[in-house]
Amino acid sequence: MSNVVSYELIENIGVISINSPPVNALSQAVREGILKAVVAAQDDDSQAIVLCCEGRTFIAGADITEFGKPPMEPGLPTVLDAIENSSKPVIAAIHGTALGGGFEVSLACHYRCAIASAKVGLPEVKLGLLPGAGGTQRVPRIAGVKAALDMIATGNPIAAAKAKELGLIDELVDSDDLKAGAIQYAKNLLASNAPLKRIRDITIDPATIEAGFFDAARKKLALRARGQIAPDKIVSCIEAAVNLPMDEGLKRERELFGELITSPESAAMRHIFFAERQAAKIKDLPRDTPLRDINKVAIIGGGTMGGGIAMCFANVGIPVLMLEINDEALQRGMDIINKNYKITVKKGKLDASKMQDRLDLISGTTNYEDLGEVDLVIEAVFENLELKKEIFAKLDRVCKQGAILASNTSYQDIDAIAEATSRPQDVLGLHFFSPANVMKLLEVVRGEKTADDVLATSMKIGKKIGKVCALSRVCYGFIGNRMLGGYGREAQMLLMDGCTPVQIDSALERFGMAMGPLAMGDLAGLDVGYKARQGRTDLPDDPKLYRMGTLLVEMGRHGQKTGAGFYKYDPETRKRMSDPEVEAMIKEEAAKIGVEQRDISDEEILQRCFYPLINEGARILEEGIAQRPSDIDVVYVFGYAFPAAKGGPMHYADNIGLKNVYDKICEFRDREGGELYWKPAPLLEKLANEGKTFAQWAKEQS
Ligand code: 3H9
Repeated sequence: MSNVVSYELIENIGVISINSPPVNALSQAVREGILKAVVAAQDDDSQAIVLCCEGRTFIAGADITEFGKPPMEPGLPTVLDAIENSSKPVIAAIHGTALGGGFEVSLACHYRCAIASAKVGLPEVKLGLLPGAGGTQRVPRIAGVKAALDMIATGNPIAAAKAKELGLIDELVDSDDLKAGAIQYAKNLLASNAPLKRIRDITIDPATIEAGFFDAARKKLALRARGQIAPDKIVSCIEAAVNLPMDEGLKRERELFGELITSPESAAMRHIFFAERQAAKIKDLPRDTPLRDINKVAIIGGGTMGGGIAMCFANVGIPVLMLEINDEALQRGMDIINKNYKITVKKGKLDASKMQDRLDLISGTTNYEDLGEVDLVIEAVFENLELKKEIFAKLDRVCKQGAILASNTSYQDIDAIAEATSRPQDVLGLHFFSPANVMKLLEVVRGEKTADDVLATSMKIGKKIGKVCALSRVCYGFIGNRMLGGYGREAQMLLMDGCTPVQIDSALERFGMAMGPLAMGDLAGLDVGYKARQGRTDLPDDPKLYRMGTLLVEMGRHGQKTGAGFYKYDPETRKRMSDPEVEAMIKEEAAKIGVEQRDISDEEILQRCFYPLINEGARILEEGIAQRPSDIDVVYVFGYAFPAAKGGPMHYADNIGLKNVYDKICEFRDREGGELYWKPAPLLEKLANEGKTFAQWAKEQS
């Protein structure tokens, strides 16, 4: 048939098999192969057709690499029409994940069977899209409008059993051999004269939909959409499934899909999809680098961070030994873990028996001698280099040869820590983000002497515990926190220049940040930055610099934990409220140091906060701290809640144009106190002059 789709007649059943690794995406060749097979099956001796896949999964969706390129025939709708209009029943046989266009192919089939471990879903929203091949029209017709909206707007896949409950799957096949099970199911359908079930023939009675349902859905999604435009259009499509005949609904869906596929939001989210997978690859490491076995992990420090890290491993079935200085501290750590799991159970995201299984995997000790058998140790004590060196020297003494010794430090020098051991090749940084059991990012920090297999194993284990890994070389703050410096600084400078905290945070939140920088400071605790600044000797003697952050801490306003910081907080609900006292104080302080306040636009707020990030990102690239600009984007999207719909700071900069960014930085340099804060990075200057993007530069480097 073709080299990616084959067709064979097994007794009276025509079997179409797709074999297009890695995930059987619907490339042009796959679409053409399916179409030809369905057409051929109409005229042979088959009485029913089974559509199945080889390899690890059923079709995982449209081929995303084809997006943005000229369309190639046959389009997916043509293939789906051929399936749906087949004169013989077509049965999809699902294993792995039937996602996006892949699930839509199965929905055009007359029946769907699946093995129990299979999942189905429409994740297009995560790419800034909506299902463009009938998903928004067919799912509500079977599963109902509410379930459809939930599935399509979240993009989260559901398990086969749940899909069966919703009617999206007709039969669960027990057999280990899905193909044989599906053929048997097809024969059973023939034997019972089962009709050619076409989902398009179902109509939804609009009277069954509560008045105001779609308006309420739009409002709710707008709140969590963070700069995304797809969710609103998804609601429109589902509304069309209720109010319009199938063909008109499909037409509406195609129109809106067409608008999204050319949108910068979708381009940014597709960029992040590939960036995430690219970040997992270390340029100078062969793919077949051997891995070390990680069967047992130890965590040094049972604080919030250590506890969260322990949960990450227990969640995937890896036993964890947590070490604390005394029984009391250990108990406190265990209690935090217990409490966190209980919250997850209460939210309905984990059942109680699983919680106990996970807790059973976490044990405690106060004795370093107990760490002799662990394969990986992650130190998560407070930020003090001498203490960390001491701990690593102890680990060197007690841990078996070949154990990986990692530090969760945010700032300290991994090479100095490695030198405290006799095995620096086994040492690296594994920098988790708080709360560690929730945040997706893991910065894997490569020391000067870190061995290849230590890195490869760490990337692998990171993926296993559900993290998105990005590699960083050693520098102060690594990729993420190093870049953050200028962002926080400018947010505070803007206060002095005439903004209110609300104005700054709202501008950044409208852009799509989960939380503005000042509200974030209040959440993390203003005393944290204050203490860090006390220890620094490199800060210029500028009365404007961090003035408000410093004064607020000295007034006892440390942020949310003291009920007040840049904002005041409702003691019950923790709702943030602007504080006229702080606003008046900002004005007074500006006057005291002779800063003339002015009106500042949202545009300037974004530029002042983000351009230092981008500029520092350029330096990080030049110095080889990050492997590629897209890795920096991954760090910011998964570690700092930068909106995926903007693609991360480097992609965002490419979209603005590096010349525009560079010119603005020069303007700020000339207006805002010279090169102290606004010195353009040489790489940014070079690319701006050459009219290039970071993405083009990265291509030239690879
Ligand atoms: C869509 O379907 C639109 C339709 O509604 C309408 C059309 C008209 N295309 O993630 P992994 C690559 S939109 C191309 O590491 P896993 C991936 O880049 C699509 N390539 O594996 C990677 O390449 P490399 C809706 C794809 O086992 C390799 O496969 N579908 C695609 O951890 C392995 O990927 C989705 O959004 C693709 N669709 O997870 C599903 N998918 O090795 C997207 C993957 O060179 N995919 N690749 O780095 C996934 O969620 C995961 O890949 C999956 C496997 C769960 C399937």
